Amino acid sequence: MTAPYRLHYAPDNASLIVRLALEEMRLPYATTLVDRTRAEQRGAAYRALNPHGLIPVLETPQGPLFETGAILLWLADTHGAMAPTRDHPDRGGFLKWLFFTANTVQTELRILCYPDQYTGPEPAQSALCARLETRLRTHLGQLDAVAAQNPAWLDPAAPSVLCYHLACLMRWMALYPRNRDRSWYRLADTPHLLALLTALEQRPAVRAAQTVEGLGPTPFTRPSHANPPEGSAT
Ligand SMILES: N[C@@H](CCC(=O)N[C@@H](CS)C(=O)NCC(=O)O)C(=O)O
Repeated sequence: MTAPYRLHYAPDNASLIVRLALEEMRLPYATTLVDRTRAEQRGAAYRALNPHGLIPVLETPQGPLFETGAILLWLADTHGAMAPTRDHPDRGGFLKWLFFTANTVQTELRILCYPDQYTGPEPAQSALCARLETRLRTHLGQLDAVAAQNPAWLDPAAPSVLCYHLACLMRWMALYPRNRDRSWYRLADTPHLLALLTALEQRPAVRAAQTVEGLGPTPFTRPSHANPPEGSAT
């Protein structure tokens, strides 16, 4: 059977979140490596799929989709999996935290990783990063308080797309940017999220992604930089 989906990915990039959702839903998909060492994401061929030149893109029967949050929600709604359905009483709560994660947490983490794209040279970049680190700590505290209430959409036994989105962002907070002290990020300070990430690491979907993207044995709770069989994370 021809896979209905093609994921344009680079190892340990935002495409990982989409891969985890595809694996968890057991959907067949093909992949195309985006070679970051050659900045392929900025080339004309890739920009024809995503004019913003950002990874990931998921090719679907409805055309190429970009923006990780949109792809996750589209997959969940299309396949009736990994999210409360539209008429479910949990839908609103799930959506607001999914969008908070995609719009605010992911965006601020991205700025922390690429401060030069958002402000002038030093000392402006360090000042911006310090502010972002404080904000991200606050966001994680808020998300931990949500997890403490045990919403069904943060249950690692039946993970939602939000579980994986959050787990990957926390992985990258622990690892990036390489040139800064990352001691601001302390997983132990968010015990409910720690429990979520620990349980997710046992999922077959995570094991599959670990192998093909070289994520190491504890990709969320004690992450190490990816050692992928093909491609480069940066
Ligand atoms: N808002 C986008 C952000 C995607 C993004 O920042 N992707 C990174 C990889 S994790 C990227 O493409 N970086 C390469 C670049 O900026 O040139 C999304 O959610 O898909």
